[in-house]
Amino acid sequence: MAEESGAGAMAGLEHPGWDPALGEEFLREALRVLLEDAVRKGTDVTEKVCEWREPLELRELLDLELRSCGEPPERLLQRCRDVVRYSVKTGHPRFFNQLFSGLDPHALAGRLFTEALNTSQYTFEVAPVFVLMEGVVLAKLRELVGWSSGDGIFAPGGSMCNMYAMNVARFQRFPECRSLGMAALPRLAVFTSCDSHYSIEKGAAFLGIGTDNVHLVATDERGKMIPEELEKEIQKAKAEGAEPFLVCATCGTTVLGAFDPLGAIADVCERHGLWLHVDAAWGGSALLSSKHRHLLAGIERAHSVTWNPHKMLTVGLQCSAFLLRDTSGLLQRCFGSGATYLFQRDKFYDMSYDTGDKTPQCGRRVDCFKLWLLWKAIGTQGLAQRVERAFACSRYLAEEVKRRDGFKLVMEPEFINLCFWFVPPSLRGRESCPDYWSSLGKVAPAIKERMMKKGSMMVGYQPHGTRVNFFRQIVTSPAVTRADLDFFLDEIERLGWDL
Ligand code: ABU
Repeated sequence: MAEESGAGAMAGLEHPGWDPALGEEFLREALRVLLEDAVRKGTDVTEKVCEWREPLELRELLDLELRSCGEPPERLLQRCRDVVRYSVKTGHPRFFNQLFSGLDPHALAGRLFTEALNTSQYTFEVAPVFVLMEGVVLAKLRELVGWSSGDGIFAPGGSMCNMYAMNVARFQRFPECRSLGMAALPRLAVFTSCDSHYSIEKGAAFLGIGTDNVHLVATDERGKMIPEELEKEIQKAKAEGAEPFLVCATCGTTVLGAFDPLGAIADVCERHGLWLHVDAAWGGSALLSSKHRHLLAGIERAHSVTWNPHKMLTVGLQCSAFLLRDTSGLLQRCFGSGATYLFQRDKFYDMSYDTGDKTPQCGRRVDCFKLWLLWKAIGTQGLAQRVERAFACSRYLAEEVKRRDGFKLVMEPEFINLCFWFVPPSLRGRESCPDYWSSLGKVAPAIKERMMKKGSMMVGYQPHGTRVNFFRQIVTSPAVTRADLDFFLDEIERLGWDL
């Protein structure tokens, strides 16, 4: 009886459990849909950026329920088309909503190959090419920062890179923290500007440092950290018995695109013996341009840097580098656990190529290939031209905003972030009325709703400090032309004229 059920259970094992020919045919058709709908139409300026549906209606339309029986290929392909149809086309030349956009064919090819090879970037044995490639790409990014040596790792996003920095800086100062935990440490203090990315506060919560121990340093009118205020905050924290250990400066703040003065901040850090981390997730790519890299002057004095090529370099989500000046193996000591099923000590090759223990992750996506392939395709010069083109788009728009009635810059852009209000005719000349600012604050959300329901474009808005809602327009895609920029302002005017 036992033998019979054993044989029964093994019946059919002489053949593959699927039909490879049918699988290949489906893939060919799916790639056709991908190329036609997601790539060609998704980047066609005459097509919509988004096809808005209310959540309940969309759920109904998509028939998301998972059932016991499978569906035929034609039905699945239709589902793929629907996924594209109702998804936002972030590669569309009129998608200005996020710090990432655009669809680069080389980078996309890199992503598709990475998906097809489906490996995990932890050991040389399972990712030989990508281990070597990651090392080369990280070294190139470090070189642009100004370091001839160092360490680093690609991480799942800029927030995680910032959290890695907090953990590594804490470990370097208090190595006992790794085994004994926070109970063995004094109350720590972290410093970052009040315009910095929210990942610093999230990181403080995640790492047990505590959000109350993140000191938000005042910024000037452009959103740059004021070094004298940093000094005061450090003194204050020390007087309260806390132990400062890390300052996070920002190059390219999320809303205003501000660059903190790194030289003066590095001086403060040196005086107090603090780790300087630079969150250049957004602004790091300006290092590629000889014209604009001065914005990050002093970055070489940082101990660590976050840089997201998936933002301005249009390589696709995600591609986030955590770069370290240290050459002593700090990353490995901080995060390494030496799991014997991955990092066996008796391997037949040089184990230093098993880089996956330098991170708190186990499985790790390959994020270097898309950037490497794009870099190979257009060279450092081509990347620099993209960065400069993005600056030029922002400059062009700023001049247009100043020239057009009803548009008002929040400030002159120093970077890509173009922040402005649109004042509809009904509010013009009413600046002294008591409800002017609260009424103006309702304009951007109303225009945003209209543009999304129409599907013509997407742009973000937010309040900032005492400023009511304003638009934050971002161009990173090299596909964007002057006509798209003109359309953008014309469309805001059309959509907001009657408000
Ligand atoms: N890491 C901040 C991204 C948010 C944005 O795209 O605006």
